[in-house]
Amino acid sequence: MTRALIVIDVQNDFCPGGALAVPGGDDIVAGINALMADYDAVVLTQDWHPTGHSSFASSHNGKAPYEMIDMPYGPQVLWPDHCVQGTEGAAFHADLNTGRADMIVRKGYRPAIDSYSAFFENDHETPTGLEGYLRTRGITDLTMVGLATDFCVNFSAVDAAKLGFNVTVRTDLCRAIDLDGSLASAQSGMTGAGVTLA
Ligand code: VGL
Ligand code: ZN
Repeated sequence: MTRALIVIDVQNDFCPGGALAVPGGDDIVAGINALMADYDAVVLTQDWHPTGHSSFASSHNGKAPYEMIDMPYGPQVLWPDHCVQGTEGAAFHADLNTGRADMIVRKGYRPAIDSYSAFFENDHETPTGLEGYLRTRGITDLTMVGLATDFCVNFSAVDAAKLGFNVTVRTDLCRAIDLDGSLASAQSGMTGAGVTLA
């Protein structure tokens, strides 16, 4: 069994003071760092949007953050501008031990499509390449931590389980946005997909 720790989007914009702050988002950093030594591989993901990204409410006339829109690939939540490529908001939290990472996967860089999952963009078919990286390294078991539980952690965990990885989400090392019950539906979706919530 070869195990990887997948650290989802521990970036300044998802931490208190950031553009899309997740309550308590920075509380998990020390615990994540402490976990890294227990894994054969550590992968970080980084939400990495161009300016004017289609997931930003500011890109749609008359739309406000947290409203929904229909995209060609399905319904999409509109967000405040966040994690714009090269900005301080897109940088990892300063205390995250990025030096331990073997691999950094960026996602959400195509202007017309969002990407919550570390494996597939929101059309559920455009791959990020992470599956190939993990498989060619012989990795079978994944532990996921990070931000946000109900969006990027959820989509990543469900996709990984569907791909056949053994997936555990350490919910104590995740924090949620919890928009209109999204945390509860994420929890049942993950459990239904065979993800272990620990
Ligand atoms: C995320 C909303 C928009 C996340 C990323 O990391 O969960 N959520 N972009
Ligand atoms: Zn994003």
